[in-house]
Amino acid sequence: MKNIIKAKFVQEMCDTTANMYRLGWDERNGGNVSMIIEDKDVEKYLKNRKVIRTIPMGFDASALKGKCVIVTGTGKYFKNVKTDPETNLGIIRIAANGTDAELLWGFKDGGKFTSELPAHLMSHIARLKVDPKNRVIMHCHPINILSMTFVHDLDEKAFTKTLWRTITECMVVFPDGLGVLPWMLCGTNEIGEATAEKMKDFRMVVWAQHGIYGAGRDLDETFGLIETAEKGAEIYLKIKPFEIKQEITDENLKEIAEWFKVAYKDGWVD
Ligand code: 2HA
Ligand code: ZN
Repeated sequence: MKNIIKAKFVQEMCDTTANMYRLGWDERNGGNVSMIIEDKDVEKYLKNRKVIRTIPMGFDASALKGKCVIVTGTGKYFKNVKTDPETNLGIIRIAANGTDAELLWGFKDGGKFTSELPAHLMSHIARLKVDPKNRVIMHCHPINILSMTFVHDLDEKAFTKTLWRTITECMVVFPDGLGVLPWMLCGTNEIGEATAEKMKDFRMVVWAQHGIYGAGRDLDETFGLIETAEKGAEIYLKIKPFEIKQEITDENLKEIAEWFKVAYKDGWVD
């Protein structure tokens, strides 16, 4: 049997969480990542996929029945994932009843999945309807995006356009923009449902005074989305105190979209 620690999906989770920590997006136990993995890939490492424990989730994820998900653990620190993936990560399979998670690997110390599992699985369900290739949901606390939610209007069109105007890349990378939620209590089914609702229209959802959610086909793509929005927010905060002499205009945004063949949100560029 192959060593699962060497599996691409485990190694990528280790590298991604290490990078997120290094960038200051995930202090202490902040942040969580989940990625749907193919049953045949799990089978290569876990013969017969024996269930270690069954853990109730407290919400219905029937749409993901039978799917395997590698996910970070509750209370676990991103800085430690790389050195001990088997304690800090777990592979769960959504049980036939849709409300239990079957632990197939990991959470070695008796731990369990992130407290934000409702937002993750509900977002997976929403994104899969838009893009059947979506695999990753990523949540973190990037400093500049978070800071921006204190000083910028939370209207999602205004928030997105401010970011689009900071660097050319923003329009290229997220022409679909960002959804924005007001501050809400985290870890609840309610914030999960609100996030998933936004995920019908956006691959990124900002949680005011908390952080951001991103969705994508793989870890690199999802990381890159958040990284680009965070860079835009950093520039916004750096230039905010000064008089703006020139900027990326709506005309320029249109030029970018045409040249890079991306479709921005309907009616968001005048
Ligand atoms: O799990 O980031 O939103 C730690 C968090 C909660
Ligand atoms: Zn958080």
